[in-house]
Amino acid sequence: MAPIVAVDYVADIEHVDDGRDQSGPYDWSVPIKTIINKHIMKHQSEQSLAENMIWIPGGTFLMGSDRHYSEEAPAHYVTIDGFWMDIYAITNQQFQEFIEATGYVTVAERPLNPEHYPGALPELLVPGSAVFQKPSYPVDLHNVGNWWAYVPGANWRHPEGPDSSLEGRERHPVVHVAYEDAEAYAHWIGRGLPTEAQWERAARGGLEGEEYTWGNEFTPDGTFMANTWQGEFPWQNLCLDGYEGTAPVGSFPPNGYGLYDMAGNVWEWTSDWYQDHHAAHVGHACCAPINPRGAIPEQSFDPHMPDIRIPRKVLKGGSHLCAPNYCLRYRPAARIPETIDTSTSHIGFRCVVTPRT
Ligand SMILES: [Ca+2]
Repeated sequence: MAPIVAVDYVADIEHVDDGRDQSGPYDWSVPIKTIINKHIMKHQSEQSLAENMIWIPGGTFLMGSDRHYSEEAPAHYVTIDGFWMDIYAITNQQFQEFIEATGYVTVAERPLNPEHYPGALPELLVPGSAVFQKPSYPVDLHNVGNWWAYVPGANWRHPEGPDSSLEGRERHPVVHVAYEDAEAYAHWIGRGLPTEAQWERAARGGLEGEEYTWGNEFTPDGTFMANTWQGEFPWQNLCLDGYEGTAPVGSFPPNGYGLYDMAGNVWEWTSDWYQDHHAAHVGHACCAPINPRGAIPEQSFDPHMPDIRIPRKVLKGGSHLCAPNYCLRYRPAARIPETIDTSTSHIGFRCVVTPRT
Protein backbone atom coordinates (compact mmCIF):
# COMPACT_ATOMS: atom_id res chain seq x y z
CA MET A 1 0.00 0.00 0.00
CA ALA A 2 1.15 3.53 -0.57
CA PRO A 3 2.33 4.98 2.72
CA ILE A 4 0.16 7.79 3.95
CA VAL A 5 2.25 10.27 5.86
CA ALA A 6 0.60 12.36 8.51
CA VAL A 7 2.06 15.59 7.20
CA ASP A 8 0.32 15.06 3.84
CA TYR A 9 -2.96 14.47 5.58
CA VAL A 10 -2.69 17.73 7.47
CA ALA A 11 -1.82 19.61 4.32
CA ASP A 12 -5.17 18.44 2.96
CA ILE A 13 -7.00 19.62 6.02
CA GLU A 14 -5.54 23.09 5.77
CA HIS A 15 -6.92 23.55 2.27
CA VAL A 16 -10.56 23.56 3.37
CA ASP A 17 -12.51 26.19 5.22
CA ASP A 18 -14.38 24.14 7.77
CA GLY A 19 -11.38 22.29 9.14
CA ARG A 20 -12.39 18.93 7.73
CA ASP A 21 -10.61 16.88 5.14
CA GLN A 22 -13.14 16.53 2.34
CA SER A 23 -11.14 14.16 0.21
CA GLY A 24 -11.73 10.44 0.25
CA PRO A 25 -14.71 8.20 -0.35
CA TYR A 26 -17.00 9.62 2.32
CA ASP A 27 -20.13 11.69 2.18
CA TRP A 28 -18.90 14.87 3.80
CA SER A 29 -22.36 16.39 3.88
CA VAL A 30 -22.76 14.25 6.98
CA PRO A 31 -22.44 16.54 9.98
CA ILE A 32 -19.60 14.92 11.83
CA LYS A 33 -19.13 16.77 15.07
CA THR A 34 -15.37 17.00 15.14
CA ILE A 35 -12.92 19.44 16.51
CA ILE A 36 -9.76 19.84 14.51
CA ASN A 37 -7.38 21.11 17.06
CA LYS A 38 -5.11 23.82 15.71
CA HIS A 39 -2.51 22.64 18.16
CA ILE A 40 -2.30 19.38 16.26
CA MET A 41 -1.56 21.13 13.03
CA LYS A 42 1.32 23.08 14.49
CA HIS A 43 2.89 19.84 15.59
CA GLN A 44 2.41 18.06 12.29
CA SER A 45 5.06 20.10 10.54
CA GLU A 46 7.53 19.23 13.26
CA GLN A 47 7.25 15.54 12.78
CA SER A 48 9.75 13.43 11.01
CA LEU A 49 9.90 10.43 13.30
CA ALA A 50 6.20 9.89 13.19
CA GLU A 51 5.38 8.62 9.73
CA ASN A 52 1.81 7.40 9.64
CA MET A 53 1.24 9.02 13.03
CA ILE A 54 -0.68 12.05 14.21
CA TRP A 55 -0.22 14.29 17.24
CA ILE A 56 -2.80 13.86 19.98
CA PRO A 57 -2.87 17.01 22.13
CA GLY A 58 -2.41 16.75 25.85
CA GLY A 59 -5.06 18.08 28.18
CA THR A 60 -7.79 17.19 30.63
CA PHE A 61 -10.72 15.10 29.43
CA LEU A 62 -13.65 13.09 30.74
CA MET A 63 -12.70 9.40 30.70
CA GLY A 64 -15.13 6.52 31.18
CA SER A 65 -18.91 6.53 31.19
CA ASP A 66 -21.71 6.21 33.74
CA ARG A 67 -24.25 5.27 31.09
CA HIS A 68 -23.19 1.77 30.06
CA TYR A 69 -21.35 -1.20 31.54
CA SER A 70 -20.24 -0.91 35.14
CA GLU A 71 -16.55 -1.38 34.34
CA GLU A 72 -16.57 1.96 32.48
CA ALA A 73 -17.70 3.91 35.54
CA PRO A 74 -17.25 6.34 37.02
CA ALA A 75 -16.81 8.96 34.34
CA HIS A 76 -13.91 11.01 35.68
CA TYR A 77 -11.42 13.63 34.59
CA VAL A 78 -7.85 12.74 33.80
CA THR A 79 -4.98 14.79 32.41
CA ILE A 80 -2.46 13.42 29.98
CA ASP A 81 0.48 14.80 28.05
CA GLY A 82 0.42 14.98 24.28
CA PHE A 83 1.72 12.07 22.22
CA TRP A 84 1.88 10.62 18.72
CA MET A 85 -0.43 7.80 17.67
CA ASP A 86 -0.64 5.61 14.58
CA ILE A 87 -3.36 6.84 12.26
CA TYR A 88 -4.34 3.23 11.52
CA ALA A 89 -4.16 -0.08 13.30
CA ILE A 90 -1.06 -2.05 12.28
CA THR A 91 -1.80 -3.84 9.03
CA ASN A 92 -0.88 -7.30 7.81
CA GLN A 93 1.60 -5.70 5.43
CA GLN A 94 3.31 -3.76 8.20
CA PHE A 95 3.45 -6.83 10.41
CA GLN A 96 4.88 -8.83 7.50
CA GLU A 97 7.72 -6.32 7.24
CA PHE A 98 8.44 -6.81 10.93
CA ILE A 99 8.47 -10.59 10.59
CA GLU A 100 10.71 -10.52 7.53
CA ALA A 101 13.16 -8.19 9.26
CA THR A 102 13.37 -10.08 12.53
CA GLY A 103 12.22 -13.68 12.04
CA TYR A 104 9.92 -13.18 15.01
CA VAL A 105 7.53 -16.05 15.75
CA THR A 106 4.18 -15.05 17.23
CA VAL A 107 2.68 -16.68 20.29
CA ALA A 108 0.02 -18.42 18.21
CA GLU A 109 2.71 -20.07 16.07
CA ARG A 110 4.71 -21.53 18.97
CA PRO A 111 4.40 -25.09 20.34
CA LEU A 112 2.39 -25.34 23.54
CA ASN A 113 3.91 -26.66 26.73
CA PRO A 114 1.57 -29.35 28.18
CA GLU A 115 2.73 -28.40 31.68
CA HIS A 116 1.06 -25.03 31.25
CA TYR A 117 -2.25 -26.59 30.26
CA PRO A 118 -2.96 -29.48 32.65
CA GLY A 119 -5.91 -31.57 31.57
CA ALA A 120 -6.08 -30.09 28.09
CA LEU A 121 -7.00 -32.39 25.24
CA PRO A 122 -3.91 -33.41 23.21
CA GLU A 123 -5.47 -32.21 19.97
CA LEU A 124 -5.64 -28.73 21.46
CA LEU A 125 -1.96 -28.69 22.46
CA VAL A 126 -0.86 -27.57 19.02
CA PRO A 127 -0.16 -24.04 17.82
CA GLY A 128 -3.32 -22.18 16.95
CA SER A 129 -5.58 -19.31 17.83
CA ALA A 130 -9.19 -18.41 18.58
CA VAL A 131 -11.34 -17.90 15.50
CA PHE A 132 -14.89 -16.59 15.39
CA GLN A 133 -17.22 -19.11 13.78
CA LYS A 134 -20.70 -17.90 13.04
CA PRO A 135 -23.44 -20.33 14.08
CA SER A 136 -26.37 -20.64 11.70
CA TYR A 137 -29.02 -20.25 14.37
CA PRO A 138 -29.55 -18.38 17.66
CA VAL A 139 -27.43 -19.74 20.52
CA ASP A 140 -27.03 -19.29 24.26
CA LEU A 141 -25.18 -16.00 24.70
CA HIS A 142 -23.78 -17.11 28.04
CA ASN A 143 -21.42 -19.60 26.38
CA VAL A 144 -18.73 -18.01 24.21
CA GLY A 145 -17.86 -21.50 23.01
CA ASN A 146 -20.94 -21.21 20.82
CA TRP A 147 -19.02 -18.89 18.50
CA TRP A 148 -15.33 -19.07 19.43
CA ALA A 149 -13.21 -22.07 18.43
CA TYR A 150 -9.54 -22.82 19.00
CA VAL A 151 -8.34 -23.56 15.48
CA PRO A 152 -4.99 -25.37 15.10
CA GLY A 153 -2.87 -23.59 12.53
CA ALA A 154 -4.74 -20.30 12.82
CA ASN A 155 -2.37 -17.38 13.21
CA TRP A 156 -1.76 -13.96 11.72
CA ARG A 157 -0.77 -15.48 8.36
CA HIS A 158 -3.79 -17.77 8.31
CA PRO A 159 -6.62 -15.87 10.00
CA GLU A 160 -9.25 -18.61 9.67
CA GLY A 161 -6.88 -21.58 9.79
CA PRO A 162 -4.28 -23.32 7.61
CA ASP A 163 -6.35 -23.07 4.43
CA SER A 164 -6.79 -19.30 4.70
CA SER A 165 -4.31 -16.62 3.70
CA LEU A 166 -3.71 -12.89 3.69
CA GLU A 167 -4.25 -12.56 -0.05
CA GLY A 168 -6.26 -9.41 -0.63
CA ARG A 169 -6.02 -8.51 3.04
CA GLU A 170 -2.73 -6.63 3.04
CA ARG A 171 -4.41 -3.49 4.35
CA HIS A 172 -6.55 -5.27 6.91
CA PRO A 173 -5.46 -4.95 10.53
CA VAL A 174 -3.21 -7.78 11.66
CA VAL A 175 -5.03 -10.14 14.04
CA HIS A 176 -4.09 -13.19 16.10
CA VAL A 177 -1.45 -11.12 17.86
CA ALA A 178 -0.98 -11.67 21.59
CA TYR A 179 0.17 -8.81 23.79
CA GLU A 180 3.77 -9.97 23.56
CA ASP A 181 3.57 -9.86 19.77
CA ALA A 182 2.20 -6.33 19.76
CA GLU A 183 4.87 -5.24 22.20
CA ALA A 184 7.60 -6.86 20.11
CA TYR A 185 6.45 -5.02 16.99
CA ALA A 186 6.29 -1.72 18.87
CA HIS A 187 9.78 -2.23 20.26
CA TRP A 188 11.15 -3.08 16.83
CA ILE A 189 9.80 0.08 15.27
CA GLY A 190 10.91 2.24 18.19
CA ARG A 191 7.46 2.98 19.53
CA GLY A 192 5.24 1.77 22.35
CA LEU A 193 1.71 0.63 23.07
CA PRO A 194 -0.76 3.23 24.35
CA THR A 195 -1.94 3.44 27.91
CA GLU A 196 -5.69 3.14 28.34
CA ALA A 197 -5.95 6.87 29.02
CA GLN A 198 -3.93 7.70 25.91
CA TRP A 199 -6.08 5.39 23.82
CA GLU A 200 -9.35 6.85 25.09
CA ARG A 201 -8.11 10.43 24.79
CA ALA A 202 -7.22 9.73 21.18
CA ALA A 203 -10.44 7.88 20.40
CA ARG A 204 -12.62 10.73 21.62
CA GLY A 205 -11.16 12.97 18.94
CA GLY A 206 -11.65 16.17 20.90
CA LEU A 207 -15.29 15.47 21.80
CA GLU A 208 -16.16 15.58 25.50
CA GLY A 209 -18.18 12.77 27.03
CA GLU A 210 -19.94 11.76 23.84
CA GLU A 211 -21.19 8.30 23.12
CA TYR A 212 -19.15 7.46 20.05
CA THR A 213 -15.87 8.64 18.60
CA TRP A 214 -17.83 10.80 16.16
CA GLY A 215 -20.72 12.10 18.34
CA ASN A 216 -23.87 10.80 19.99
CA GLU A 217 -25.74 9.45 16.99
CA PHE A 218 -24.75 5.95 15.85
CA THR A 219 -25.46 6.41 12.16
CA PRO A 220 -25.61 10.14 11.41
CA ASP A 221 -27.82 10.62 8.35
CA GLY A 222 -27.81 6.86 7.92
CA THR A 223 -24.02 6.65 7.49
CA PHE A 224 -22.13 3.86 9.21
CA MET A 225 -19.09 5.28 10.94
CA ALA A 226 -17.39 2.05 12.03
CA ASN A 227 -17.21 -1.65 11.25
CA THR A 228 -19.47 -3.27 13.83
CA TRP A 229 -22.14 -5.99 13.82
CA GLN A 230 -25.67 -5.33 12.62
CA GLY A 231 -28.28 -7.97 13.28
CA GLU A 232 -28.60 -10.44 16.10
CA PHE A 233 -25.19 -11.61 17.28
CA PRO A 234 -23.72 -14.16 16.74
CA TRP A 235 -25.79 -15.91 14.10
CA GLN A 236 -27.20 -13.09 11.96
CA ASN A 237 -24.79 -10.59 10.42
CA LEU A 238 -26.71 -8.20 8.18
CA CYS A 239 -23.47 -6.47 7.06
CA LEU A 240 -25.24 -3.14 6.62
CA ASP A 241 -21.86 -1.41 7.05
CA GLY A 242 -20.46 -3.43 4.15
CA TYR A 243 -18.19 -5.80 6.08
CA GLU A 244 -18.75 -9.18 7.65
CA GLY A 245 -15.22 -9.64 8.99
CA THR A 246 -12.43 -7.12 9.31
CA ALA A 247 -12.33 -4.16 6.94
CA PRO A 248 -9.23 -2.59 5.40
CA VAL A 249 -7.94 0.12 7.71
CA GLY A 250 -9.33 3.53 6.85
CA SER A 251 -12.59 2.22 5.39
CA PHE A 252 -14.67 4.54 7.55
CA PRO A 253 -14.35 8.27 8.28
CA PRO A 254 -11.65 9.43 10.72
CA ASN A 255 -12.41 10.95 14.09
CA GLY A 256 -11.70 14.54 15.04
CA TYR A 257 -8.00 13.92 15.48
CA GLY A 258 -7.70 12.23 12.09
CA LEU A 259 -7.48 8.70 13.50
CA TYR A 260 -9.23 5.85 11.73
CA ASP A 261 -11.05 2.84 13.16
CA MET A 262 -10.93 3.88 16.82
CA ALA A 263 -14.29 2.13 17.06
CA GLY A 264 -15.04 -1.35 15.76
CA ASN A 265 -13.02 -3.43 13.29
CA VAL A 266 -10.57 -4.89 15.85
CA TRP A 267 -10.05 -4.52 19.57
CA GLU A 268 -6.69 -2.94 20.34
CA TRP A 269 -4.16 -3.79 23.03
CA THR A 270 -3.21 -1.16 25.60
CA SER A 271 -0.29 -1.35 28.00
CA ASP A 272 -2.42 -1.03 31.14
CA TRP A 273 -3.39 -3.86 33.46
CA TYR A 274 -7.14 -4.18 33.79
CA GLN A 275 -9.03 -3.28 36.91
CA ASP A 276 -12.76 -3.62 37.35
CA HIS A 277 -13.55 0.08 37.20
CA HIS A 278 -11.90 3.46 37.29
CA ALA A 279 -12.22 4.15 41.02
CA ALA A 280 -8.50 4.53 41.59
CA HIS A 281 -8.38 7.39 39.14
CA VAL A 282 -11.37 9.41 40.27
CA GLY A 283 -10.66 13.10 40.21
CA HIS A 284 -12.20 16.45 39.42
CA ALA A 285 -11.22 18.67 36.52
CA CYS A 286 -9.29 20.90 38.93
CA CYS A 287 -7.05 18.13 40.17
CA ALA A 288 -7.34 15.23 37.81
CA PRO A 289 -4.73 12.49 37.96
CA ILE A 290 -1.93 13.05 35.46
CA ASN A 291 -0.98 10.31 32.99
CA PRO A 292 -2.84 7.64 35.00
CA ARG A 293 -2.00 3.97 34.65
CA GLY A 294 -4.05 0.84 35.31
CA ALA A 295 -3.89 -1.69 38.11
CA ILE A 296 -0.78 -3.43 39.31
CA PRO A 297 -0.63 -7.01 37.96
CA GLU A 298 -1.34 -8.53 41.35
CA GLN A 299 -4.69 -6.73 41.45
CA SER A 300 -5.67 -7.42 37.86
CA PHE A 301 -8.21 -10.11 37.01
CA ASP A 302 -11.48 -10.59 35.16
CA PRO A 303 -14.36 -9.98 37.59
CA HIS A 304 -16.48 -12.40 35.59
CA MET A 305 -13.96 -15.11 36.47
CA PRO A 306 -12.88 -14.11 40.00
CA ASP A 307 -11.50 -17.56 40.79
CA ILE A 308 -8.98 -17.35 37.96
CA ARG A 309 -6.50 -14.76 39.14
CA ILE A 310 -4.67 -14.17 35.91
CA PRO A 311 -3.67 -10.55 35.24
CA ARG A 312 -5.11 -9.10 32.07
CA LYS A 313 -4.44 -6.11 29.87
CA VAL A 314 -7.11 -3.62 28.81
CA LEU A 315 -8.48 -3.88 25.30
CA LYS A 316 -10.17 -0.82 23.79
CA GLY A 317 -12.34 0.08 20.83
CA GLY A 318 -14.63 -2.87 20.21
CA SER A 319 -14.57 -4.94 17.06
CA HIS A 320 -16.56 -6.03 14.02
CA LEU A 321 -18.18 -8.57 16.35
CA CYS A 322 -19.66 -5.99 18.72
CA ALA A 323 -23.45 -5.84 18.49
CA PRO A 324 -26.13 -4.02 20.47
CA ASN A 325 -27.66 -7.31 21.67
CA TYR A 326 -24.43 -8.67 23.08
CA CYS A 327 -21.46 -6.30 23.35
CA LEU A 328 -22.24 -2.64 22.74
CA ARG A 329 -18.62 -1.69 23.04
CA TYR A 330 -17.77 0.22 19.88
CA ARG A 331 -17.48 3.27 22.13
CA PRO A 332 -14.42 5.09 23.48
CA ALA A 333 -15.31 4.39 27.13
CA ALA A 334 -15.69 0.64 26.55
CA ARG A 335 -13.01 -1.70 27.89
CA ILE A 336 -12.54 -5.41 28.40
CA PRO A 337 -9.84 -7.52 30.05
CA GLU A 338 -7.71 -9.99 28.09
CA THR A 339 -4.97 -12.41 29.10
CA ILE A 340 -1.66 -11.49 27.54
CA ASP A 341 -1.12 -14.83 25.80
CA THR A 342 -4.50 -14.75 24.08
CA SER A 343 -4.83 -14.14 20.38
CA THR A 344 -8.02 -14.02 18.38
CA SER A 345 -9.41 -13.09 14.99
CA HIS A 346 -10.68 -9.76 16.34
CA ILE A 347 -7.74 -8.30 18.33
CA GLY A 348 -5.06 -6.04 16.83
CA PHE A 349 -3.13 -2.98 17.95
CA ARG A 350 -1.55 0.35 17.07
CA CYS A 351 1.45 2.18 18.47
CA VAL A 352 2.27 5.50 20.11
CA VAL A 353 5.30 7.67 20.66
CA THR A 354 5.24 9.50 23.97
CA PRO A 355 7.71 12.40 24.13
CA ARG A 356 9.78 12.55 27.25
CA THR A 357 8.73 15.42 29.49
CA1 LIG B 1 -19.60 -5.15 9.96
